[in-house]
Amino acid sequence: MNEQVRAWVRAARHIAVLTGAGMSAESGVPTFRDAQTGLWAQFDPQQLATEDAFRANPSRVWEWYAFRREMIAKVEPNAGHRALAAFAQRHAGRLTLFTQNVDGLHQRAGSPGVLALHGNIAEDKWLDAPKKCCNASAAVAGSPPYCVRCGNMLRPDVVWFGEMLPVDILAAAEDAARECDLMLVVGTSGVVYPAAGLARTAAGKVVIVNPEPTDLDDAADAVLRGRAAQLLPILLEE
Ligand code: BV8
Repeated sequence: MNEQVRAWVRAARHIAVLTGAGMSAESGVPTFRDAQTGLWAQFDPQQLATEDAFRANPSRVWEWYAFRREMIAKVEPNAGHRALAAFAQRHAGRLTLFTQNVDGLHQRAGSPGVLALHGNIAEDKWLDAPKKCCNASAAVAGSPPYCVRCGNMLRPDVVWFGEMLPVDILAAAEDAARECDLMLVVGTSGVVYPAAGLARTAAGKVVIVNPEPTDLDDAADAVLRGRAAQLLPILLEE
């Protein structure tokens, strides 16, 4: 099967790639659904990754993101991240990468023009529309930091459940899905929408790379039961 997919990669004029938490698993970032050990196993995502949860308990949610930021800062992109970056650099304009991951590892691996569907955990933004007094660099240190004049709080610049994805980034990903000859769907359980929906709108062949069954397997032309850092270098090497 790998040979078949390698032939599809060679023949594809435009490749779209959708990645999820499994892409970063071999870098040491726990996935969201890892049984019992996974981040979500300790915390209910609805309790933490929502605006309501943040307003109800800002420091608890802020601390959770601080915990994840520290962990992500200690890890490195893996061979899968690097294979995607190298392919995109060798074949300018032939690969469009959109990710659900907020860890920035694709960007750190050197992938150009990554479409971060769910934002970037390393960035902050104001919870409420900033007023003239809201200056992030002058924010009072705290958990979370806040504006001394109006109390506005900083929050991680990620997309929480119930929040819209960045319109321009989602539109670019939808365009790439509609124009692709091949879509690689790597390391995602395919349960969070609208990201998972991109695999269902792919014009080209859909290839899933995942050691476990996913909610998108029915949409696939090929399913490769393996791990991202093992399979992507094989699928993308010249
Ligand atoms: C919205 C950022 C609307 C924050 C995240 C349609 C149907 C049902 C529900 C909905 C729907 N449309 C909308 C919804 C609601 C909701 C949703 O999808 N809920 C789900 C839970 C049912 N969607 C939303 O709320 C979205 N917003 O719809 O707004 C709207 C409309 C108008 C006006 C206002 C609003 C926003 C969704 C984004 C939420 N933010 N992250 C943060 O990170 O803190 S989601 C977060 O969880 C991740 O970004 C990711 O998307 C998701 C986790 O999924 P995966 O990445 O797939 O990870 P998972 O652990 O599940 O799976 C890992 C996989 O890797 C496994 O399959 C495993 O086998 C595999 N694996 C493991 N090791 C490896 C591997 N694979 C390869 N190699 C390995 N080594």
